[in-house]
Amino acid sequence: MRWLLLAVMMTSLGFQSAAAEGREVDVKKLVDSFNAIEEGTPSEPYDSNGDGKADLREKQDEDGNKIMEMIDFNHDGVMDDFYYFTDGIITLRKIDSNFDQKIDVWVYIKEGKYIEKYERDMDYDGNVDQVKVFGEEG
Ligand SMILES: [Ca+2]
Ligand SMILES: [Ca+2]
Ligand SMILES: [Ca+2]
Repeated sequence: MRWLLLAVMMTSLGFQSAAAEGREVDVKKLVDSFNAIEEGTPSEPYDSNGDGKADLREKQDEDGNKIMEMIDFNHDGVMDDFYYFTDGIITLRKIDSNFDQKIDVWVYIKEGKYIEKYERDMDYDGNVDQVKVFGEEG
């Protein structure tokens, strides 16, 4: 009984510190992966409406897997819709909905199709004002 209690205590302590460290590592990892995506080699830009401005770009990792797709939705020459992929599955979409070159919508996507959470910067000051988390159903 004593051993069990000790084991449980150690385990829960271990979990606590692991969780605390895990959060820091995860944030760093996230930032690193975003940096890697930003620095990734862009493939040939694609000009869908033939106005000489690329409106679709893809970035791939060294294995040729798509990690990011960018779209210039309003054809002003500036990308405003960003799709991030993990293992070929979309996980995050970032949108500059008012075309001021600052992201104001973040959509977190689960299993490539379910919206898990979205965040919105309603007044376009760079700070998130609205967070909506969706339930697990269905
Ligand atoms: Ca644009
Ligand atoms: Ca914006
Ligand atoms: Ca805001």
